[in-house]
Amino acid sequence: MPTIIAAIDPVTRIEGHLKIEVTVDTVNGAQQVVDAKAVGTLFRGFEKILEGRDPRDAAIITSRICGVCPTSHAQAAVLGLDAACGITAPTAGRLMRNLVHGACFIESHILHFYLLSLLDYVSGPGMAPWTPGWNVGNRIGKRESASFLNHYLTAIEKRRKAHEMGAIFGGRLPHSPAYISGGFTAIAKSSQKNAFATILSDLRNFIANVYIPDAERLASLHSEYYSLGRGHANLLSYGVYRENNSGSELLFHRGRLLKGSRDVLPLNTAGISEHVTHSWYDQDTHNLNPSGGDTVPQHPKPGAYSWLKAPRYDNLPYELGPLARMSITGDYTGGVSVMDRHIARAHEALKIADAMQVWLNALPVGASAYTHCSVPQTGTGIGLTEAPRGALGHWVDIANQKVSHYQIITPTCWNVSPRDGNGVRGALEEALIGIPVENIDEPIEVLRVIHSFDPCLDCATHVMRPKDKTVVRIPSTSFTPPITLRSNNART
Ligand code: NFE
Repeated sequence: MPTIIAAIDPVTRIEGHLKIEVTVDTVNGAQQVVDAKAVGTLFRGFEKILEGRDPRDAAIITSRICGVCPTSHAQAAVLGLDAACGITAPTAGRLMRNLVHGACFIESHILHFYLLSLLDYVSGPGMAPWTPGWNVGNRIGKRESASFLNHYLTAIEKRRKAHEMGAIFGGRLPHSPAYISGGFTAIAKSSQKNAFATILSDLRNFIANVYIPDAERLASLHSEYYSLGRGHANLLSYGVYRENNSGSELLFHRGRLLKGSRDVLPLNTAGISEHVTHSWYDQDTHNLNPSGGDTVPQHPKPGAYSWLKAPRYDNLPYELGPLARMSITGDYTGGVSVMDRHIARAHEALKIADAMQVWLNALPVGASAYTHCSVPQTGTGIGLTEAPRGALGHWVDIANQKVSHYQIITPTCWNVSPRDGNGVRGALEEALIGIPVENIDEPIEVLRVIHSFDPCLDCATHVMRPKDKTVVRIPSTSFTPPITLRSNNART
């Protein structure tokens, strides 16, 4: 059997444009992935757009990075500016930030399980837009498939409801304009609290009685995926959902877990740097902490293969997301695998829904949600939060009341990063190693690993043309067939 290099390009049922290239070889008589490359093919710009603008624009502009985690970017942006101003949001502001952010998490997790992942395991209804699809096997019978697909349709409605719920205080979702430095624009009314509570209760019901049972049933039917897709198994979380106004208490804790250990290690942003050896960025920007980071594209570049940088903590790769948050907070004690990611995500949705009920009860009616802040002449702030896919950070510098420097590191940038300066693969790349591939023309096993990370490439690439107007060639991969194969020998 020849070594085969297969590219899934573009990977579908994710946000943004991602190409995954795997090398498949025969090991102990069976085909498996022996190498992998994750290629962020999207080229776009946000950080440079912010330079020279009013820092208060950052929440509005960065929330446009993505439609599934806009509140996370808004939250990171306002936390960064709060820090630069030296203020914190009052209780009502903190609680409404949490509530709208929570609505977005619930929407995103339901979206991920039903619309983005389920069809890796369950055959679609055999009609457009679900055809053509890959063969997912017949482990799940017709009746059970019908039940999953029924819930798939219900999930579409639940997603809409989650957005409607967030819009009650947020004004709209996605892209709520209500996140401002100092707090939140809304003043809660009791009628709004009642409307929010009605939807929240419906969604909590769906999560507890449909989503979690479906995720657990799927996991039991494909339990081999509890031992597949482990990867580096280092987990990291910035922590999220303030339980007090200072932010010293968080629903999900800040910290790190190293492979196989249960000892939560501290996290200091000084330990973060971005490698660019295999990314299409100027090598002079290699290994910089985001507080002094830069975004200088260079394409082509020898050895580079992705528009994503490679964030590292103390030069080590980490996996981010619900499994990291739930493990670091002590709510999840399973392992690190494809199915552990799905199960942790489902249970995280329930934990968030329950916390939202507590925040809603505590939300004072008629109270101001805003602490006034004038943009300082100069300042620096770091906004650390979590997005549905993991730890999200915004680093802002202010000079003459304008943004002088802005850097964003998104969770997908960590999870889907290319190799770093030491040649170490990113989290997803490593998780693909050893994955068995039965049919190289339809490597569904590879897709299952990719989707378990819930990648969002829209979030992960933030660049623009440099000031010198150098034309940057963008690799045209978006319209190639979904699977391309090449082998080092003729296939027989
Ligand atoms: Ni576009 Fe995002 C989340 C952020 S992913 S979804 O969650 O930040 O990197």
